Formats: sequence, structure tokens, C-alpha cells
Amino acid sequence: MQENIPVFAVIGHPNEGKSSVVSTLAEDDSVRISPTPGETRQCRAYPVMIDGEEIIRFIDTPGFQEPRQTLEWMRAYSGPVLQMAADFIESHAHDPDFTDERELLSPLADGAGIVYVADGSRPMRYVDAMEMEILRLTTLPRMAVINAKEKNRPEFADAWIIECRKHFNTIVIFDAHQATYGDRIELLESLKTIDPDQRPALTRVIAAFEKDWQQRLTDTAEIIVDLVQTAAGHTVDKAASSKAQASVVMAPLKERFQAEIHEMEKSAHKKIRRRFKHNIFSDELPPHPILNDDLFSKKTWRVLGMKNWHLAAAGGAGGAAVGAKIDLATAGQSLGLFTAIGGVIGAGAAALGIKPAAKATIKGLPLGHMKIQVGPIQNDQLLYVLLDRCLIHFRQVIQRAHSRRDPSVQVEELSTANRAGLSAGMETSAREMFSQFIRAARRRDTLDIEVFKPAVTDIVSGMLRQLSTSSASV
Ligand SMILES: Nc1nc2c(ncn2[C@@H]2O[C@H](COP(=O)(O)OP(=O)(O)OP(=O)(O)O)[C@@H](O)[C@H]2O)c(=O)[nH]1
Ligand SMILES: [Mg+2]
Repeated sequence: MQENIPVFAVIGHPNEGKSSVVSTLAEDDSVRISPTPGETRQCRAYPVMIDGEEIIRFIDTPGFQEPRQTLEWMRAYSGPVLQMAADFIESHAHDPDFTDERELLSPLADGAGIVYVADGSRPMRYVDAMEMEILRLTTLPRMAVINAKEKNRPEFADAWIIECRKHFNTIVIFDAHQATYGDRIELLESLKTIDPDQRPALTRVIAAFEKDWQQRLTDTAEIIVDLVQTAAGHTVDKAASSKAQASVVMAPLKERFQAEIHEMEKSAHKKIRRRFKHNIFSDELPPHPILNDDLFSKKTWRVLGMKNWHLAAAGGAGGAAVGAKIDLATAGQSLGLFTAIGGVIGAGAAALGIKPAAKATIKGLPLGHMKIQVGPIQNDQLLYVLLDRCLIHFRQVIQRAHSRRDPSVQVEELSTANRAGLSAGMETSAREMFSQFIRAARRRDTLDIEVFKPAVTDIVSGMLRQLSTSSASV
């Protein structure tokens, strides 16, 4: 562990949101938060690690229990002021009435800075002024955080601010449950003002936060581009040895294909959440009509905006979108085969380029057998849908403070209203690059993939940056 890093104890009355502030600032969703006052009974340090190194530490503490007596003791104290917290702890070492005070004052005895948290949605009381006064008497660097339990300015913010001015140099309004990355940086900036000695260290912390955030965006872009690549090139196949078996095999094969695309998407979304240190928030996007519906259905193609003739073909083939294909082991059998499984791939087969004999490939199957293949996805739109859903999920993730314990209520859909920053706004050149990449991925052409992937990753990084900036100012 690195020493001389900034350490801040988060202190206040029970149930004001101390643990919530710690959880949000440290991006740690393991912090215990509860509507029952007295949830936190012991101090616990939450280090912020970047690249395996601790850069700042926040300490969660229990709320004050006996502020009146504690204040009386401190007012009567005549020892060295920096020794006061330690002396208080020592002189109340065995007094069960002061368990919480002993605990919450212990990081102050070690010289931690103070982040005082008050709930601005309730009126101030006399006891609050006593608690603030205790903190002032420590003479440690301190800041007041008016926790906005409501979205806007808390109802009693003004009264709190007036009182806080007597005890703190810096006061910020901070909504622990809604705070974004930008709000966290702002709070750290404010911390710089309370202690000149900590300024250089906090400047380094902010720079590390910002660098780490940019790295997360780059990593997220890679996760998304990997998903598009894998999905675009994905196929499933199965051998069939008879005409009858071929028709039986097709439907479950399509289902398997669809399920596997879903799994890939889910896993990419989870990776994005983990990259932003969300371990318990696991909301999935609602299944998108396109991805949830049968990928092979007419409806899907209508949603994707396919032309009528395409629809007819897709409907007939029941697989144009995803490219159901049949490989034949022998050219001789092919004609017979098409007749045999006509019910499965339908009349549109020729229109889709599924040609007997000419297109037949032998893939190590014993002569007389056939291989039924579903995929790769033939329509770029479907891959744009995957991209957009990743971007939407990303937006959800970065707007989710780590202190929230409720299930997300605002589940976004891919509607025209929230398309800003998504693929619909991509420039033509970016779209062309993306399409080239998709084509290469579909062919699993590793050389071409390598050519287009860095540029596509840059494009997606740019989109994430834009979303990150616009979300921060919501
Ligand atoms: N809506 C909303 N609720 C909040 C916010 N901050 C805290 N709460 C709620 O207030 C309650 C107490 O929050 P905690 O963070 O556990 O408060 P605490 O000060 O650590 O409480 P103790 O450990 O019991 O002293 C929980 O039900 C939180 O969900 C906020 O910013 N917005
Ligand atoms: Mg707590």
C-alpha cells in the first residue's frame, strides 16, 4: 500500500447518506447502504485503486450517537488540538455509550481529512450544529457535502449552507445516488480547496481518474468492436445424413444461432459493466424487438427496413437474413436435396444465391452427407442494432451511481427519442468503414479485419466519448 495518499473520513449523523457518498466516490458497490439508521457500525476504508495502485482512500464511519457529551468534553479539552481525537478515544476507551464516537473519531486521530455529510432534504436541528462544531474543533481540513436525496436542489439546502459556512470552508451539493463521473471529479476539485498540503496529491488523483476514464472508454470500444466482429462472422452448422433429417435439423439450428448471438451480446454488456466497476447492477436491456423476435421472421426484416423483394425472398427462404446455407457433399445429390428440403428453405433459395451444385462445398463430410449452416448474418443493420444497444447500455452504466441498490427503473429502449450519439448519427465515412469491417468479419478475413479494426475502434471510442460528455452534463 502506498503511503502519503489523501485519506478522507466521511462523517455525519446516522442515515444521512455517508455510506452512499463513499460508495459513489470510491465506485464500490459493496458498501453497505440501508434505510435503517445505524447500518454502519465500524469504520471501513475503501481504497481507490488505479492500475493496481491505491491513489486515494475514503473511510466510511458510523453516525454520531452522543454529540452533546462529546462536544462538552471537547470544549473542556486543554491538550494539544491535534491530539484531541486520540485523547477522546483513550479517555472513553471502555465506555459503551461512546462506541460510535470512538470509531468515527479514530480516522481523525490519524489525521484524515473530513467530508461531512448532511441530508439537505430535511430541516437542520440543534444536534447537527453540535456535530459540525465537534468537527471544527478538530481543526482538520474539512468540507461539507449537502447530500441531495432529491434530484434538484434539496429543500433545506439554504439553511444548511448558512450553518455549514460557520464550520466548513467548502460546501458542495452532491446527489450521491445520481452523481456521474463529472460530479465526482467536481467534488475532488472542491477537496483541493480545503487543504493546501493535499493540493498536489489531489491534482495527481484527478489526473489519474481522468486517464483511467479515457482508458475505460477505449476498452469499452474494444469490447463492442469485438462483439460486432464475432457476431458478424458467427455460423452454426450441423450435418444431416438424410432428407428427412435435414428438415428436422434446420429449426433448432436457427434457434441455436439466435441464442448464441444473444449470449454474445449479454457477455459484452457484462464486460462493459465490470469495466466500470459495477458488480451488482445487472440490469439487462429489454430484449430488443429485432433481436428478441425470430431473426428469420418477416417482421424482423420489416423493422430493419428491407425492401419488399428482399422480404419475399427472406420469407421464402426463412434464413436470408442470417444466411442459411446448405453445403452438399455431392453435386449429384444437390438437385434432389433442394426438392427434399424445399419446405425448409423455400422458394426464395435461388434468389438468395443458394444454388445447387455450383455453390456446393464439401467440408470433410462423408460423401452423400450434407452440412446445414446458419449464418453469417447477412444484413448490416442487425450489427448496427448490436452496436446501438451496447452504446445504450454503456450510457445506462455510466449514469448509474455505485451507491444505488434499487433495480433500475429507467430501462431505455432503442427509440428515435434517444438516438443521439448512436449509429444513426454516424458520418458517411464512418459508416463505410464500419461496413467494410463487417464484410471482413463476415468473411472472417483476418487480414482485412486487421486493416479496418483500429479505425472502427476509434470511431466507436469517439461515440463513447461523446456519450460520456453529454451524460455528464445531464
Ligand atoms: N434518493 C436518495 N437516497 C439516498 C441518497 N443517499 C442516501 N440515500 C438513502 O438514505 C438511506 C441511508 O443511506 P446510507 O448511505 O446508508 O446512510 P449512512 O449515513 O451511511 O447511514 P448509517 O450508516 O446508518 O449512519 C438509504 O436508504 C439510502 O438509499 C441519495 O443521494 N438519494
Ligand atoms: Mg453508513
